[in-house]
Amino acid sequence: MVKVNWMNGIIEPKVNVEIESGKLSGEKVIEVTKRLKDLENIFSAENIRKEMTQDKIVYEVQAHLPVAEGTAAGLFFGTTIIHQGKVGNEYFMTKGHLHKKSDRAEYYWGIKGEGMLLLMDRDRNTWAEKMYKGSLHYIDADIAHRTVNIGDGKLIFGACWLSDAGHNYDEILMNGFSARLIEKDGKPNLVPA
Ligand code: M6P
Ligand code: ZN
Repeated sequence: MVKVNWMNGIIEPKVNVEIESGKLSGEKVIEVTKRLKDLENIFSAENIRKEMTQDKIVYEVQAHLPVAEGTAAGLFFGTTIIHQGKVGNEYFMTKGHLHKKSDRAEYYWGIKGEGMLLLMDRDRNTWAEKMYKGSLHYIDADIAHRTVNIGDGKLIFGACWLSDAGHNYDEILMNGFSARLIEKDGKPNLVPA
């Protein structure tokens, strides 16, 4: 409920973000849950994914969408929680995407847990940036981005992107990233896909 005190023009904010967890509450907050059944052909071991409990949650996204998707020069603000787990020896991760408008950048920042931000340029060079509580990531325009939970608990990170950036999932679904984060001897290794 928005409380308006018209006597002095001071109002309560319409939405809140819990700093410790990134949890959003209030107006115009949407929630999306991605389960193993929603992530066909994302992980290298598709045969193993198919055999796992399909309802298992891989990640959850909350986003504050104050304007309609596609609005020029508006901003969106989101929190993503990637659960701990693996498909075979590949860590749980997001689908990954480019932006429909290829000149749109994005900020990510670490809130909790241990992760990697997988980045790939147009020449298919892939590298991984460490994510942890307090890490800040400027994702340049035209760089494909995917986040990976390499820790032993949840990975939580925040994001802020332009409301007309859009998501282009097709290229990643078709060609993937050129490298994957695979656990070997208990450690994450970036290996060619
Ligand atoms: C971040 C933002 C969102 C994105 C989400 C999950 O919160 O970049 O735009 O939707 O991560 O990533 P994906 O869409 O690749 O599954
Ligand atoms: Zn993005």
